[in-house]
Amino acid sequence: METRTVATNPFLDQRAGTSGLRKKVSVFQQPHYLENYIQSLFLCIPDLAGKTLVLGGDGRYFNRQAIQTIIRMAAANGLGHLIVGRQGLFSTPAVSNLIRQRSAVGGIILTASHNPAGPHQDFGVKYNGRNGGPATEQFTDSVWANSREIKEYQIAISSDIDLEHESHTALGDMSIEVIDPVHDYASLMERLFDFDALSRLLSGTFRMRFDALHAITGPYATDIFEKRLGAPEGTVLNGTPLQDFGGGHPDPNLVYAKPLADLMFSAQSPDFGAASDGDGDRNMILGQGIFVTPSDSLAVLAANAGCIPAYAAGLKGIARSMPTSQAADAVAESLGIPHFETPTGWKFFGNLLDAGKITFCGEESFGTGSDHVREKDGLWAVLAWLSILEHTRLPVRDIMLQHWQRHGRHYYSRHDYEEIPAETGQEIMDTLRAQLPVLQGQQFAGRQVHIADDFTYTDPVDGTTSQHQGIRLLFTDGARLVFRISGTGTSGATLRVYHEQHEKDPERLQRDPQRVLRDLVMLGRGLARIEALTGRKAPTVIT
Ligand code: G16
Repeated sequence: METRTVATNPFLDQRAGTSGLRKKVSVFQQPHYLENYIQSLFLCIPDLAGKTLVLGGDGRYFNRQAIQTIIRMAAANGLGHLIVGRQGLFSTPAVSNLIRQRSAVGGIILTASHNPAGPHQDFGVKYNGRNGGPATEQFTDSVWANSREIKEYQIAISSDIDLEHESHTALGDMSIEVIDPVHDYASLMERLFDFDALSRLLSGTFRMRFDALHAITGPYATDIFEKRLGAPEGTVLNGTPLQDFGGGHPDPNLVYAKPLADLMFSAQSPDFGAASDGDGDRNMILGQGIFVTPSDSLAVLAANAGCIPAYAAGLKGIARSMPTSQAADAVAESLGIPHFETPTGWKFFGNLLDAGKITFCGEESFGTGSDHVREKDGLWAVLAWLSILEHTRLPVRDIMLQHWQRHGRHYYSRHDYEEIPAETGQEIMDTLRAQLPVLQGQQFAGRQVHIADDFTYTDPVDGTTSQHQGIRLLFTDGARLVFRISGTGTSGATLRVYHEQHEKDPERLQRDPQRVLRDLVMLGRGLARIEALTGRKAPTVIT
């Protein structure tokens, strides 16, 4: 195999965010840009020579070209074995599983997650380490530091590798295994869940719709729900992954998965509806005429984990990200197990999972998962919900009502202001930060601020500290108002404002969250001077 050392200039903007490097496709198409990042990344993997790496992506535009470049660079950098998904496809949880199952040194996932795809949209590179989880902040910072310094990269000279068929081939000394992207993941699900019980449910009169939004979960969902569990054909909607995700925005929420939401709120609603995102790690759960917030979903799954064979022995603990509602904490307390509050980003759950401190974890951003992999897992969450539905034979609405009657309801809503100028986003956060000392102890419409801070997290396993993880106002009645800037946007800044209020009165559990939270919403808008600083009268997305 002939390799080349290519001279390159450093790229100064290659700082990766919450989950990897996400940029417009045109940025990745600049000469040497992808190569710089990949070489910088390889330089951070200790003892790379001879090791196994997993490689695949969500199928978005530029996936195929990028994979061929990375294969050539992997061979030139001395990797021993590459496991690639057929047609370059893998969902994020499937990669996490394979890294663990095959003792790989890590995995590269080509995705910009829930961001839209296409020539004018987004692309991304994400690295997961040996435990199968997203790279730590320290690792990502080292990649960034390298990308500012490197002067050259190594690449093999070769024609494209055929990824259309399962095969064993080689490039120089590196062996390449092209595998079915679905098989190992689906087998893992079969080990965790009672597929006999679930297939009795799905092959009977129960009806569900799973919207894959033309992204990566299509083949996985078709194999699991329609082939293995016998659900009728047509259960999976938009099941063919497209390079531009059909022009849609593969983010499973009420705005971007509107056709599914409309169906679930119509007279023709099936019993259960769910959707996943671009790379298959997020999920949205709906019942007939009801949307389950991701925060509630985590709490309900934890409270009912006994319905799932893999968790029948009980949970070790539960973790949620800081902006996620405290519904899961209430369940943990009633179960007598520990609960943890981490910054936004799945990587923060890794240490807790590895140390055996938690079994379930979740985030308000439509992520739920367990210790079976080190990523959030959309289809896992759907199978977990199906297990509860099968076990209880209750509609989603009744499950929610019973849950709220027992634990109270954590009314919750997130308001997003997308694509505001980056400087404005910064100004809003600075405005809030400056007010923190005076907010403490203040009274607003009958409730008092008990804590006003900029969230700092100290990892209970390794003691590392992460600062500036979001502005929090905690009120004495348990309500919360949280502000942070998204780490996953690629244009300007996205301001997220999270509102939460706990209700225990059994007569007040079925109210409209936006009405219940109105005072908190107005308070948040005022404190952050949103309209004055952005000119926006309303958020772009409300979930
Ligand atoms: C990523 C992380 C999630 C995190 C989310 C936050 O999600 O993997 O753990 O909750 O970002 O997004 P933001 O910073 O925009 O609020 P994903 O699905 O994009 O990989």
